[in-house]
Amino acid sequence: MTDVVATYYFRPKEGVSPDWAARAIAEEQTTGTWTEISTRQNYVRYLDGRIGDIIPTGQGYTCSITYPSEIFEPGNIPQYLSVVAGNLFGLSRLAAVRLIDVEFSKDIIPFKGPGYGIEGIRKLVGTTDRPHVGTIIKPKVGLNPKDTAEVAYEAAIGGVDLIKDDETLTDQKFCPLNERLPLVMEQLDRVRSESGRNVLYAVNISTAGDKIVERAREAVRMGANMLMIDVIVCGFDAVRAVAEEPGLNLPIHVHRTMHAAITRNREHGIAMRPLCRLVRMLGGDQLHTGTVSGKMEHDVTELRGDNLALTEPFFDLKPVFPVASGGLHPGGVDKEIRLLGRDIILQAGGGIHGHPDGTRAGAAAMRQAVDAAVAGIPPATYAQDHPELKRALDKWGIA
Ligand code: CAP
Ligand code: MG
Repeated sequence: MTDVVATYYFRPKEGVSPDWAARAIAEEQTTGTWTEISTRQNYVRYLDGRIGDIIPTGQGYTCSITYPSEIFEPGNIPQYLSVVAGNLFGLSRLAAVRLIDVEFSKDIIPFKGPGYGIEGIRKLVGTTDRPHVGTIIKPKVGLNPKDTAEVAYEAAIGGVDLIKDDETLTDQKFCPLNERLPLVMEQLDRVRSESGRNVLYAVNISTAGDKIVERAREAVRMGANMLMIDVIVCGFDAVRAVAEEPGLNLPIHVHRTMHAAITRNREHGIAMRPLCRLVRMLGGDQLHTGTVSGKMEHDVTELRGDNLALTEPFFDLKPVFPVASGGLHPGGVDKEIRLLGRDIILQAGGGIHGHPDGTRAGAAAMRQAVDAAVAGIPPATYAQDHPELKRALDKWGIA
């Protein structure tokens, strides 16, 4: 395949035909504009977008537009986005338009993709096929480095596989990165010597574009074993810059704060699917895609498709670990695994630190919920001889 195929949903305003609307998108994004232009010489026309079948869908239509790969500058992600997801969203004769999916061709993927992927991360943690359990240190902000590390220890010894910073914690005065990171790693070393388990800490290195690679290097110097990047606020290319930086070689946890401003409207914007494909191309090893039962708005069908985009064969790029997070608690685990499978990271902030007996018990309850689901035992039955899970179910119920 040497063309890039983007699929759009659109709803034209009254009096505008679907054919006109599809043509308007194809023209705006390739060689045309709102009117005929004398400069559109014949030799540029090989770059025209080609319009596929226009299919009535919901209140509007879907249609694919095929872009010749020569229109893309290989490796330039901002430019890719300007083509497949640029001016079209603002066209005034369209009431709504949404990029649903995009298939990039091999010749414009000069990236290595995930360095670790699902298999590599499982190897680091020492698992074969059970879901991983993660936690976000809460409160989001305010804890000092020592207390942050203490919470990390409690969660890790309780059984989580992954600890991460929250999106608003980076390098503020109350918890400087160069104090927090060594202290957390020290506690995780303690967990390794006490339990033999290797726990990952995704330290949030999200920052300005000209500083993120240096921050990643600093984190590596301080002993980090995973890095976290918030892909929408930092920009997609931040993931690539860190993934490609020689000598870093750490797995990258990709968070997506602000994504819902783009993805949530079912008629307008960009669906999560194209973002999944981009993160995989650019080298993210695990990516938030949502839950089937948590606090965030979700659509199970879209979510399953998004996770598939992260894990199905895609040239030679490794599969990315999907992360289910947001309002998750032990009572939601069974449903997540039934609907999303075992190649998943189940993350709980409030659902661990809000346990009536504290963080360690909360982590244990999450792990027990996972063990129950993997063994095919209903959570309420498993809870009968697992007190931490019992206390969690009493508080939050079963989703
Ligand atoms: C979850 C979380 C994550 C969300 C992001 C939060 O905390 O830390 O940022 O999961 O949403 O701040 O809400 P809780 P998504 O477990 O306490 O809810 O994963 O959908 O991008
Ligand atoms: Mg968060």
